[in-house]
Amino acid sequence: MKKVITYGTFDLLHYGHILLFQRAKALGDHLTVALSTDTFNQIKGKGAYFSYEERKLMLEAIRYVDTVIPENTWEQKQSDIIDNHVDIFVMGDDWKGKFDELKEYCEVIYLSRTPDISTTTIKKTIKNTD
Ligand code: C2G
Repeated sequence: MKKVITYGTFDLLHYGHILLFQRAKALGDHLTVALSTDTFNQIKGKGAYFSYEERKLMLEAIRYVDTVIPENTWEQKQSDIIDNHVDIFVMGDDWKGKFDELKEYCEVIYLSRTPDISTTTIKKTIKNTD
């Protein structure tokens, strides 16, 4: 069984996230999503609208997502990959090159970001239309 993993906050879930999951899952047989906890989001300087539990609930409802684990630190990727016997690490290409050190443990693939959609844009658009 070929196992894939990806990481992120996935706040205000949108089709850009879904298309990432769809393409990541198509690379193997099992997709794990390491979901940034609320505490880690603070470390990332990213405030999420939905809590970890709410974001986890939404991800677990997606057909392409098999397992959701918490992402608590930047440094856990290597042990996640080893402990979960991951074959492929996937991120959107805004991260291109940033995780190449993981090539020692698994395949590293950066997928193109879906254009013209982001959680930030959604937040800004809603704010301006209130
Ligand atoms: N993404 C995408 N297309 C978009 C928006 C996002 O493909 N239009 C991808 C990003 O490239 C990323 C994933 O969706 O791979 C999750 O995006 P975020 O929730 O913004 O996650 P991020 O803040 O990049 O956190 O340790 C890694 C971090 O947790 C990544």
